[in-house]
Amino acid sequence: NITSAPTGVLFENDTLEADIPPVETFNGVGKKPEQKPFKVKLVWRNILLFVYLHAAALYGAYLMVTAARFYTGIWATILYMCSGFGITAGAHRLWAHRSYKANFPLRLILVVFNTLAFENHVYEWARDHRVHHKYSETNADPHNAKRGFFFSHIGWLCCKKHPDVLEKGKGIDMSDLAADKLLMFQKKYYLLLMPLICFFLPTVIPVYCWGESWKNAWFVATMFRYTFTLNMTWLVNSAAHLWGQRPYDQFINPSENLGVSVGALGEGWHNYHHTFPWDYKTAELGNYRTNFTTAFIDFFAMIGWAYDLKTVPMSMIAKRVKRTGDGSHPHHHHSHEG
Ligand code: ST9
Ligand code: ZN
Ligand code: ZN
Repeated sequence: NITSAPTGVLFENDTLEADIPPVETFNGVGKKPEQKPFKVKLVWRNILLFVYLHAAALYGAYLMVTAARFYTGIWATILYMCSGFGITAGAHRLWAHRSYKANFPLRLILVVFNTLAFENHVYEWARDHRVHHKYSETNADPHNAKRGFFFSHIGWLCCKKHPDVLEKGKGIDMSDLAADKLLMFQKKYYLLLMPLICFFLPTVIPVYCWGESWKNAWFVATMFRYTFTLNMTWLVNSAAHLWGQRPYDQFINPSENLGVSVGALGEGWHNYHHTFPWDYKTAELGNYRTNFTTAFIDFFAMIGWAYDLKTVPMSMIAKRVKRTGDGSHPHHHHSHEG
């Protein structure tokens, strides 16, 4: 049973290749009448924080174009990119999927970048993400896209988790990350490190280094930058689970979405990613412009800090495209079918 390997869960989709059930059976909602009805419990603390965050971010966007120093806009952009890499190259491709290996200096950079992103510590992020892949679009998926755009985007962070998430989540092997001292350090001191790296330093640096006002620094470099990065991430769960082509597997909802890929630093090629989750590129085609994270990892591979990059052989992709794709793959030839 592959689920006994630390990362085995991530290959689940592929073991299902032979008999993919019809899409509807992935949907746990309302499927099991014997289950007691599930009631959504809202978490008002989160709702209020997100309301403030988005209002402050809109104000920050306004200040950025009308009042802030040019440097502050550059600073916010750099922070967005860095925190983005902390999610994409760090929490996602390195730790949740183990699609490549990184030396200690790179892991240190990634854990700092990840803390800057404040999307929960890596251990929690990766646990939810492994559950998301293994039980995609069922009630055990923390951001089950079958519950709609709003739920998969932000709603799932505003209510208690479905009991199936906790139930199925128990079976996820997290021993590899639990054994990682750097990640356990981040987890232990998260409530100290996160406010410092995500909120305090990004606000203080513009004030002391280029004389920005406290107001502009807070609303532009901190509120706008953080909220923008969050929404770019969430679009992978919402938009890229709804809209786009499905050249690798038409029986799942995750899709190839160019717009999301640009905003999410290469993470919008989501039909490919759910089909071949161990590929460090999280995509087959495209280039660095639509996949900054691959450029980031390739750079560190060039200087020897990243290694053992995993990809998928072209022949395997081609077979899969022919068998389960929706026909939109640019290299797909209908004449070969039959
Ligand atoms: C945020 C995360 O934004 C975003 C993640 C997005 C993922 C995207 C993936 C797409 C691919 C990658 C693309 C990247 C693109 C990036 C682009 C960048 C430019 N398994 O959670 P609790 C158990 S965070 C197993 O409190 P509640 C466990 O025992 C934003 N067990 O559940 C746990 O205790 P412990 C900022 C699980 O009470 C216990 O249950 N952060 C699992 O229902 C309680 O867990 C926030 O807003 C599991 N999966 O509360 C905070 N889950 O942890 C938001 C739980 O001690 N979170 N258990 O082991 C919360 O406030 C709460 O989690 C809650 C649910 C209210 C949502
Ligand atoms: Zn997904
Ligand atoms: Zn993934």
